[in-house]
Amino acid sequence: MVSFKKDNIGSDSKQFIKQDFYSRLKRGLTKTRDILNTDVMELIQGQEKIDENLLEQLEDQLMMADVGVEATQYISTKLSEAMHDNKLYSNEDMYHTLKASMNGILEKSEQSLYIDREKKPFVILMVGINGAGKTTTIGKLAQQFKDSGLSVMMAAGDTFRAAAVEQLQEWGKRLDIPVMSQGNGADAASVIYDALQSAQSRQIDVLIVDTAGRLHTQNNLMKELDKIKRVISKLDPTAPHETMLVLDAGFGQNALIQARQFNEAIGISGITLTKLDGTAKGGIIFSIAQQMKLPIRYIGVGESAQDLRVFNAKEFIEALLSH
Ligand SMILES: Nc1nc2c(ncn2[C@@H]2O[C@H](COP(=O)(O)OP(=O)(O)OP(=O)(O)O)[C@@H](O)[C@H]2O)c(=O)[nH]1
Ligand SMILES: [Mg+2]
Repeated sequence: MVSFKKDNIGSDSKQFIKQDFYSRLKRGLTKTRDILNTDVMELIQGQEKIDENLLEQLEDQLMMADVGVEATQYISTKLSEAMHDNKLYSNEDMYHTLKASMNGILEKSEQSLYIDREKKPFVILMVGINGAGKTTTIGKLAQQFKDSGLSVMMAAGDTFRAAAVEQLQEWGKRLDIPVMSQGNGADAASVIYDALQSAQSRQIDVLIVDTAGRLHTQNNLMKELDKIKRVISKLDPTAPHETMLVLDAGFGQNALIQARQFNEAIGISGITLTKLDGTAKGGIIFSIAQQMKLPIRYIGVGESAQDLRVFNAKEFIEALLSH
C-alpha cells in the first residue's frame, strides 16, 4: 500500500511558505535595509577598531532610519556597555550585540492578535488618519481570516469619504465576504450598530469595522469614534475586542505622534504599521515599540494580502540586518 507522508508534505510546504514570507519581508524592507544594513555594514567593516567614534557614526545611521532619539540611545548604550566590558572583538560581535539590543526593544511589542472564537463576533475596530491603509488592511485581514476558516463580515463605517463604501464593497466581492453598508452620508454609528446586530444573529466569527480617516484635531470626528465604541458596547459590553490603530510608516516620527494622540483620545489595543516597503523610515517601529508599549499586531510590506504579516521581532530584525 502506498502511504502519503502527510506530515512531511505538510512541513515541507510550511517551510516553503515560511521562506517565501521571509524573502518578501526582506524585499519589502529594502529602503530601510539600505541604511540599517548596507550603510551600517560598510561602517562597521570599514573601521579598524570598535570605539566611541564608531558608535557615534552608528547613532547617526540609526537616526537617519528614524529609529528616534530614545531608541537610538538605548541601542547605543547597550553597545557601549558591551564595548567597555570587552565583549566587542569583531564585526560579528558588533552585529550580534546590535541585533540583541534591537530585540530588547521590539520583543515586548510582539503580541499577535488572538481571535477569541467564543465571541460571536470578535469585533475589530480600525482607526487612523486618512490614507494610512485602514481599508486595504481590512481587506488583507479579511482574506487571511477567511483562509484560516473563520467567517468574516465587514462594516462600511467610513460614510465620510466619497467612494469609501464602494472600496470596501469591492473587497467584499473579491473575497465573497458580506459588507454591511448604508451608503455615503449615513450615520457611521448606526451602520456599525446594524452590522453588529446582523453579525450576532448570523453567528459570524469576526466583524471588521472600517472608519473614516481622521486627525486628532478634528474634534467632532474623534467624538464620533467614542460614540461608535459606545454603540458597539451596547450590543456587546466586551466589544470592541480590538481597537486597531493603522499607521503609515512613511510618516516616520509623525506616526509616533499619531499613536500618542489616538491612544489618548480613544484608547488603542493594537497597532498595524503599513507601507514599510515604500519608506527608508522603517526604524520608526523601534520608536513606536519603545514609547507606546502597545502590541504591534501586523506589519504591511506590500500591496498583496500576503504582504500583511503577523509581527515577529526576531524575524523583522533578521530581515533588516542579515547579510
Ligand atoms: N506599498 C504599500 N501600500 C499600501 C500598504 N497598505 C496600504 N497601502 C496603499 O495605501 C493606499 C491607501 O490605503 P487605504 O487602505 O485606502 O487607506 P485608508 O486608511 O483606508 O484611507 P482613507 O479611507 O482615505 O482614510 C492604497 O493605495 C493602498 O494600496 C502597504 O503595506 N504597502
Ligand atoms: Mg479607508
